[in-house]
Amino acid sequence: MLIVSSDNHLAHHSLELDAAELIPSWESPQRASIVHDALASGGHEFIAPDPLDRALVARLHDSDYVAFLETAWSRWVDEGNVAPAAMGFCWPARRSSGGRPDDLVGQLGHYSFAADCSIVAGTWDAVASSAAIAQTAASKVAEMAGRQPVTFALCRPPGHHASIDQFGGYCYLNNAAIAAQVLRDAGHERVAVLDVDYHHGNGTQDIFYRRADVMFASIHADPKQEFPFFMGHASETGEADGRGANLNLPLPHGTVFAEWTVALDHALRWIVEGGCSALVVSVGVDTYVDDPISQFRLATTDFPTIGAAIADVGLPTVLVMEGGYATDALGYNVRGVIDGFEQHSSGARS
Ligand code: SP5
Ligand code: ZN
Repeated sequence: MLIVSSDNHLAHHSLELDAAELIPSWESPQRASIVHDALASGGHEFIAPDPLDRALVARLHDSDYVAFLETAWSRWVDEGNVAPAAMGFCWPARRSSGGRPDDLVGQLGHYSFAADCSIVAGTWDAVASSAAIAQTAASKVAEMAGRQPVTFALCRPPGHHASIDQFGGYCYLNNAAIAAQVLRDAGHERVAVLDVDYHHGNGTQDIFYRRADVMFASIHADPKQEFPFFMGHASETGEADGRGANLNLPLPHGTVFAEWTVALDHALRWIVEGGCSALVVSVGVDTYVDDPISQFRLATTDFPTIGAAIADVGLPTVLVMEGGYATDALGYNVRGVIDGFEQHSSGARS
């Protein structure tokens, strides 16, 4: 498989608030290296990303938000802060009148939705590189000839929680949304984003909620029990032109693969019936039983089955890395999805 990756993320090591304590984020730099190393011996081709297309990003994210992400760290330093991470602590509340404050810490609240995420010196370079990886992976799929084009975007930081104008959930720019937009611009009239990360892809849902040309399906922990808590309910089905183009399949804590895969079949059927000609998958492997922050019970041996089921849809596919925090098993689990996809794709459908 063609894999797009880069080391430009290495200086992004965020802090997160965990049970009233600031800890090094579960979303660590070593995650991407672990995945890279697990794939290095698999006969794959690795390429570096093209430069990020800023105009493309501006069609999905608010331009003021992107400018904020790019400049927040230097503003933080210029204001004399010595703390190693810039993060918000005050967010707009119900019945607040809204609007963007002038103050930097006020703006950190305005442009974020959670305290699991912060901005450090290396954040913007990592974020821009991660988005460029998704962009490149999608443009390669659009260019590829052959039966079932597929690429893997080894993105870090992840992207599916990043909304039009808010970061959170370890995500800043929405890599999967960028990949979907590249496929749209390459001539695919209807694109699907399938999100199999343990957490709801609230950012991807937000970006495409009023659009019919990108369908979004997410299988995730019930927001009544789990982050991001305020989005991801089954009742959210899209608005305006996007009515009916959003499918949320929340599942309870403790879900095992036999239950999870029923939701996967449902989502894949919905995508096929929706007439999509290309697919982006938000590949989170934090559904794994021993994930330190998650409560599903999938096994390492389940991930190849997931890859094969996704390949079976037969669409050009961009696989985009999202979550997965059990570092001991992360490499095996991601490799499982990729091997399962490739084996199915080259076997049953040749
Ligand atoms: C991309 C992605 O998977 N983002 C997930 C963001 C989740 N952030 C909140 C994590 C809260 C973890 N608290 C559990 C404490 C276990 N000791
Ligand atoms: Zn996740």
